Amino acid sequence: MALSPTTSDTTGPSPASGSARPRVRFPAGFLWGASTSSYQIEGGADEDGRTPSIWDTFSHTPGRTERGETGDVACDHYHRYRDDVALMSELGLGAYRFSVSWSRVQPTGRGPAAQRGLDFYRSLADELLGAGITPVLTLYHWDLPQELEDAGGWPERDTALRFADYAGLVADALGDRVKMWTTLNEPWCSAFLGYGSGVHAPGRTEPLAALRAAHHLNLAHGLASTALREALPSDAQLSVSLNPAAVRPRSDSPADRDAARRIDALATRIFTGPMLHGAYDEDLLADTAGITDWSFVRDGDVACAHQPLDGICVNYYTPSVVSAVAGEREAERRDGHGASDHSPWPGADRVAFHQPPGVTTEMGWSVDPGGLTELLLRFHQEAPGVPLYITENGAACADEPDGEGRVHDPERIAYVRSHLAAVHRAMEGGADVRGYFLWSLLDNFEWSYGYSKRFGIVHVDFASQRRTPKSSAHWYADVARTGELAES
Ligand code: GCO
Repeated sequence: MALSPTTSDTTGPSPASGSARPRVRFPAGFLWGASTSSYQIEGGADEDGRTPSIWDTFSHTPGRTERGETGDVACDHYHRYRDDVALMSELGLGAYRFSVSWSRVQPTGRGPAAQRGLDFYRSLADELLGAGITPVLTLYHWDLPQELEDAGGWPERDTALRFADYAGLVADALGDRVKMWTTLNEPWCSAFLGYGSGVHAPGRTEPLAALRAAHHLNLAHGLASTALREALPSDAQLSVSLNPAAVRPRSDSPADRDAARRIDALATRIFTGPMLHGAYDEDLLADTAGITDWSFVRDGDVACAHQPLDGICVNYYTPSVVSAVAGEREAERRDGHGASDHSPWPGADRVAFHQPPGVTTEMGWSVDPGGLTELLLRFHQEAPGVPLYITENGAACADEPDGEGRVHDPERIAYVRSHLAAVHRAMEGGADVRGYFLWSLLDNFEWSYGYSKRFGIVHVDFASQRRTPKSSAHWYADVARTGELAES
């Protein structure tokens, strides 16, 4: 089932080719890609039968996004996808990770498919395949059909069942074209930013609902994996994209180490427990006992979530530095996910987040590539034999075209270079990493930040929809073409 060739040649600097910088070489067949997601780039919000998702509703609610911006038009990729694929081809990308908008292909979240919605993704996949670019499809990148939220959303069990039906429907339509399938993108954000702190859609702030959502996302992953295995050819590869926390205690004190343990449980083990090991960890259940007895978990649920995986996908941007809050003081909520009076960490209210010293990106996120090495080695140990992918990594920078219309983004190049070196270090340590997907191909709708944060290697002028590859795009194209990286 190896779509991407196995990694063999991961180590050792290659002969210096005219540069004093040490070079590292990635194996032949390593997938060099870029990522996007449906609501962030497509636009075409009410075309061809698409109905609102929770992100349409949320972004149209006053006060929810910066300057009230929405994904109504975004990068207009729904109409410009052919040009966008041509651009990827010019950049020499080997793979492209995109997500399917559920409400575009199954407008009410249940029942029959919308053929025109499916046709869009079939055409996109054809265009990619025609350009020799591997399509990597994510089923859920946060845009739940609004009708399903109206029926209770992820805190309700039925949403997981609906997701499995949707997965089967997309598999039937695209299984002949797409080999690499990811069930969920960052379920932590769906559960805890969507239902905990409320900075993401649907904007609810209910600790119990957030924990129920996390469980139903685990169940949804399991049910959808089963549906996909039934519908897809046997060489299809199934994975899930997680955003595990590289969490560090601020000091070595037992209290700070306990704070780190709590965040690790809520950020990472709440998903890896069921998905990789078939159980919720006892400490997580104990930490959250004041909120729920977890009686919404039914017999067989965690076994269902524990499905064989052909890949674990890691999204990584920055680590978390935490400490315990002493006494009655309020915990600082600065955890990089947007301002809210409500915590996205139910059961860890006495944990404070700290800004590490050093360089930060435009998101205020500290640059620390070591966290990526750490997480890849962790998964290598926790899930031996399962190939690893980095499905998101990148930086927001204040990019603007210069007088000649060129966009220089040396900070992004430095960020990606240092993180690729970190990936290579993990590979030297034994991690079986098969691919890297930069976030993002295009500047796009950055959720509650609207269009104020630019993550793309391609600049988008949102007024004219003009695309301009930044210097990072040319640099990345070179890395993808040669498989070599000069370390700074
Ligand atoms: C994510 C998100 C992306 C964000 C990116 C930058 O999965 O976290 O997929 O949609 O745009 O992470 O915040």
